Amino acid sequence: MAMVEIKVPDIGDFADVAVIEVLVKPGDSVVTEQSLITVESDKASMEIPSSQSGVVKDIFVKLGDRVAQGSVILSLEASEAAASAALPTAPPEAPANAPSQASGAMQKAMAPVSAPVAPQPASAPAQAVPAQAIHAPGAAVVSALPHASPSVRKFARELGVPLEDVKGSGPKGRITEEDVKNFTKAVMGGAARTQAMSSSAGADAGAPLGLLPWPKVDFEKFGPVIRQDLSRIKKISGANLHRNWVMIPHVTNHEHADVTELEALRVQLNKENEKAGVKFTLLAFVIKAVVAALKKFPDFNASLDGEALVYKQYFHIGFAADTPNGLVVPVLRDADQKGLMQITQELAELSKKAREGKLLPGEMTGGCFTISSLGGIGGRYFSPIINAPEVAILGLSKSFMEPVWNGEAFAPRLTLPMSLSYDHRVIDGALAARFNAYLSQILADFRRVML
Ligand code: CAO
Repeated sequence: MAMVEIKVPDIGDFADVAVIEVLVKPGDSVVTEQSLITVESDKASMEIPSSQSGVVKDIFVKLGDRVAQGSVILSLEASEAAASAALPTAPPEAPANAPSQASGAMQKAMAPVSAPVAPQPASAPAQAVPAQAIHAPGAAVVSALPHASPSVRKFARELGVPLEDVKGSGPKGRITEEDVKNFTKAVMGGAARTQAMSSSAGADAGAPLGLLPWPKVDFEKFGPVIRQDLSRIKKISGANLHRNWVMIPHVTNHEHADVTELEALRVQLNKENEKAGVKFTLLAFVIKAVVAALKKFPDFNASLDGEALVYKQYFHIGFAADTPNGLVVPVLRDADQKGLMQITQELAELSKKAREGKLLPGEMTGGCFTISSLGGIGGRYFSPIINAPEVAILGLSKSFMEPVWNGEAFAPRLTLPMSLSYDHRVIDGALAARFNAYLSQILADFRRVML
């Protein structure tokens, strides 16, 4: 028995590729053509088979290593006789159109390349050959490995699906792309149901969504692109927004408030406090008005907890803040116990911290109701996404002057567009309209806040 080194063969366009799977370990018996490692370029993945039979001694590559032609994969105590006895004379699964493994250096040296995620027919050579190599009779040592082509493995990795848990429906239990999709759907359905059960009124959340997989597009085919990873905040807020959007039945009620007098008061207050460096913002006034509305309509200050509604006796108001790294929601605590001046100062501090990425976790939790103000930017009405487990969110757009009929004539009035999204499981449309109308009244005549 001779010790031989198994090297990466000529892999053509696949020079300098990453090792994404090591399929054997020291002590394993392998047969000729049995896959040893899987490598992956940015375009495709492939399995590299052994050119010899024998027992693996040392492995010289690990996950993440980059290899090229000539890189030593492992050393093997060769056993040609055993290998030839173990090899099948005719691969049982070979499709009629499979390329001969003896024809061409590429095919002799390695399993054929497969496209990363493109669906392939079950008989495609790209799937059939590596599978045969892994499951050749006598290769019992690797029979526990999930039986799947490189493209299916890559697809599963992208979705985070553990192939060990997937039941293959292909020939000899081979896992197909469809199996991976079905597994994902089943898990998503189960997860969605579990989450819904814990936050809804207890009703079964219904069937899994059964959505199509996300479209995979090679954008570079259509023009130059720049690829950039999502920021940490975007990843976190995106996952939350997605869950909230999917799980909460949203309805948005649009209303407007005449803030002409309020704006005059704000400008006046700012003049008076200019020397103190305090700048009253519209948001501070809206927070006060929202607290008054929450007191009048406690359902808006509630959260679903299984089959119960939890009515909060405190008034912590979140506000969406646009930061260079993405959206965050600082929470201003006990807004009912604070005056406009203190709210204004705390808003400024929290906004600054948000922009600088210095908010503490405790400054972003415990909110009862959120305000998303795009008023400083523009737009007219939008549908904000509820910040679970809250049951409503108020979106503010840019106020604008409009002629309003006062019974005798048209008068110019400053109008603030307000969009109230609410969880229809908790709040009825009529209640939402009343909440918004009340808010509008308070903002039109801020003295009502004291009532
Ligand atoms: N209509 C017209 N003008 C408005 C307004 C409104 N509704 N609200 C604010 N403005 C004006 C202010 O008067 C101020 O103008 P001046 O500088 O001339 O005085 C300017 O816009 C900036 O307002 P501000 O300093 O008072 O800030 P703000 O309180 O409006 O907002 C904050 C603070 C943190 C909410 C804001 O900076 C922000 O991040 N907004 C974006 C929120 C967001 O992204 N929401 C979307 C979430 S869903 O994707």
